[in-house]
Amino acid sequence: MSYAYLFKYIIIGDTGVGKSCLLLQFTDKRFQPVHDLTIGVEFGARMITIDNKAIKLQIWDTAGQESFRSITRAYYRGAAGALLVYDISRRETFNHLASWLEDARQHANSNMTIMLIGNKCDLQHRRAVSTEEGETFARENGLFFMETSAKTAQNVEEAFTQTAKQIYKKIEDGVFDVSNESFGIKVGYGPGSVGGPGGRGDASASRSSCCG
Ligand SMILES: Nc1nc2c(ncn2[C@@H]2O[C@H](COP(=O)(O)OP(=O)(O)OP(=O)(O)O)[C@@H](O)[C@H]2O)c(=O)[nH]1
Ligand SMILES: [Mg+2]
Repeated sequence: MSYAYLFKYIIIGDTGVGKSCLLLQFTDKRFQPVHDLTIGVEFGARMITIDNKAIKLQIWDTAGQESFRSITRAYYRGAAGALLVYDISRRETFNHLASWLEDARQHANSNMTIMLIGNKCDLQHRRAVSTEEGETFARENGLFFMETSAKTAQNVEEAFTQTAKQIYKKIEDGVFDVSNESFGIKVGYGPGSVGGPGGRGDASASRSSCCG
């Protein structure tokens, strides 16, 4: 399927916060109740529409476990957007946000759009981090913010599309040199694209796995 733009995303945050579940809910509209520990990096893709244009999101879901940290750092580089995820029912995953941000600032391009996500908002009875705390952290660090549930699908669609809208806005404002793919943005070809005729063969949704 042709697209106007391709945006590369990375999903980061502590192990068990629900990164893979957010991706699965977004690409397959399913919830995985068992923790399937990500080894290295997994990959997913989906098309969305912004401003009547087809945008392909190519999403790298990283492993949160400390031992994979050096592998996942390699994926920051070419990302236009990041979902930085914590678990609202586990305080320590919120406390570690500063260290994730430090990694992002060090290894990503400075124009990367970061969406802070307080996931598992269906677990209200076990909430350990208030919505206000999430909002404050986001404001102080120049991030966008949303609470989601990969289980009920609440705000999952919005988290991915709002991030894309911000990236799209930056393109319109001339922030990116879109011919330079190191910003994590690629101009498409074919009908519906901004890059002229040709067309690319792409499945509208796909997932696969890779390590390293
Ligand atoms: N109640 C609830 N559970 C969730 C939600 N999202 C994920 N989980 C559960 O949390 C556990 C971990 O989810 P994963 O998506 O595998 O976590 P991860 O962040 O990918 O973990 P790593 O791959 O180790 O970094 C699983 O048992 C999920 O079922 C949510 O929104 N609500
Ligand atoms: Mg995972």
